[in-house]
Amino acid sequence: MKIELPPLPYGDTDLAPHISANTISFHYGKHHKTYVEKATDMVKGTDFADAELEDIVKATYGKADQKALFNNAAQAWNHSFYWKSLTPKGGAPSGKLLDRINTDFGELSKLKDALSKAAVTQFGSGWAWLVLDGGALKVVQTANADTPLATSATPLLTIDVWEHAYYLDHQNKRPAYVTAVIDNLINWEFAAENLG
Ligand code: MN3
Repeated sequence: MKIELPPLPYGDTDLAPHISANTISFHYGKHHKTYVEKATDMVKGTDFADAELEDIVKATYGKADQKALFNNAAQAWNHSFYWKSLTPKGGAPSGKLLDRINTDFGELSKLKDALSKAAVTQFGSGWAWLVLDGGALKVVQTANADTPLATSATPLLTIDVWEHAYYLDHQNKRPAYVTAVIDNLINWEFAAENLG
């Protein structure tokens, strides 16, 4: 996709009480929107002006002179991916994804534990991810704007653990936010689509 603020895949009250409309109004309406606007401004008149967002993230990753563009482009992409990783419908993984989970983690509860630990222990701002890497599912953490999109791994789903993702609803209690998301809001169908 191009650099854009995609519509939310649900209504702004649909993730409550776990993630409130108030959080969505700031997180989507201010934070995410600002990353999109800054990245859009930065590519104007450059070789990236008409580039796909994914290509900008990959091309600027690890380049000191492109750090500001990477941060804003990666955050634009990470947030679009995060909103799609959530759903008010919750549910459980099935089919090929569940088979892979059982093979690589033993059982679903162990994947949930690993995802929770990654999200809770990420020091400072960042993200917890379920990825496909080298043919196996793995849980990884990234700091700040860093994203597995820029690596050889395929992102399947993510949880934003920047304070702006939970502070209005859960204050300092990141574990309460992480548990609420993992138990109620994970979009396993989206993860299955990304697994392919
Ligand atoms: Mn965020």
